[in-house]
Amino acid sequence: MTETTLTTQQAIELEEKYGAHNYHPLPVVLSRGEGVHVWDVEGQQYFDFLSAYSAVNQGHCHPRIVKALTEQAQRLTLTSRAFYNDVLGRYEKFITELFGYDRVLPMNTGVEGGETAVKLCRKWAYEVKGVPANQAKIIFVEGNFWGRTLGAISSSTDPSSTRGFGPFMPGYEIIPYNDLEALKRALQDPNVAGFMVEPIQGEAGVVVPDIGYLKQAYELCQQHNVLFIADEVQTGIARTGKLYACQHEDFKPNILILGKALSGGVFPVSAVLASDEIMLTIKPGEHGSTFGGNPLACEVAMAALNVVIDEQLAERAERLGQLFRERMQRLADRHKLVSLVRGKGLLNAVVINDDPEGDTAWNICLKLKENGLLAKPTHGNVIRFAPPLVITEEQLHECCDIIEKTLAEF
Ligand code: IF1
Repeated sequence: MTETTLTTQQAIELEEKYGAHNYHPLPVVLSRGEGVHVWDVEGQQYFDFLSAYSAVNQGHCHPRIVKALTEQAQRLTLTSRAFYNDVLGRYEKFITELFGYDRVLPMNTGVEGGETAVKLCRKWAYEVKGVPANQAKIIFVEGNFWGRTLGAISSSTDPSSTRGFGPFMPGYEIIPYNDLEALKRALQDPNVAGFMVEPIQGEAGVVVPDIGYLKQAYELCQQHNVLFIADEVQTGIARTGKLYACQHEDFKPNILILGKALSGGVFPVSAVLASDEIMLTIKPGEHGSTFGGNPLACEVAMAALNVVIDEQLAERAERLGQLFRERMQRLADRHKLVSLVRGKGLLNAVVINDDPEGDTAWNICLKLKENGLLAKPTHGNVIRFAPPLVITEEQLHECCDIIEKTLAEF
């Protein structure tokens, strides 16, 4: 069965038979994407309200990003870092100036960005802060999600991420999210090297902390000579209405981790940004990756970032996000099914009035699919709504109408 015209059922059966069962997808088989729309193998069109977990902020198959990919792909895709190439340096200059950092360490996936940040933080603790060897501690918050490696799940408080994968990484401490007193207590330990946190917790269900929490946490870290590490893999790249979410509170994290939409969903590209003092603690041969900083990834990332700038995607996300939450709040006021609406920019979620183990949210998403909109529950009763940032106001209203119509059926 090598021809591409699979039916939905055939495609699902192939994955059922030959693939690992590490996901439980919605029963839809996509074959094309363009802008805010995706189409399934039967030609049915949908609004994509997941955006591949905020990796296609620029819209599916953005022509400018695809052009950068296809042109570079015919020139040079990968040299490894054993040699220089004529793209990486230009990309490093571009991204460090755009985000306001001295240096960037290029990786591929978001979790590799997180692992790199943890290693940088520890190295800095030993070589600059003077923490005794192997005593560095990093503080994480409950409900965090930064990937699936053993280093990442070692900080997880979610049994579905950790069960059956122990033993775990030492040197981690976990405190409640959005709790400055807990952070103050944890920072009393002189061996603390860093505090790693998402500005908004994506997987936890788009959990938005109190205004000022991030800035005050950052200031507490500076007072204790501890690095504030922002995991902006999901909240970055204009998703929450700023180039990256910490900008809402006017501070610059000591280490900034980017991924997902850094490539517009066209190629795995992640990046860790930091100062000379932090970044230069890693010497040649002490960290790296076969594909990290490859010319193809760099050209794609520069195109993806230029789209964000030229199409003013952060401003769009800010404006359209407010509009979306207003409409959803009006819905919540009318429907006891919707208990809460929360988010920032175009990273929003609706909390369904059902126990987290219930399947109402799932059933709503199945019905949304029938009505032409794709979304997926995160953590049981929370439905995340995150369309590509290129969505128009008219399309957003059309999607709110679909959501309203669908909820009215429950
Ligand atoms: C899955 C959601 C999960 C992330 C943040 C780092 C990473 C992610 C804030 C790692 C990745 C993805 C992973 C994917 C589903 C999705 C996700 F929150 F976006 F919905 F799982 F929590 N930091 N998030 O959100 O980036 O290595 O995946 O490139 O694993 O199921 P990655």
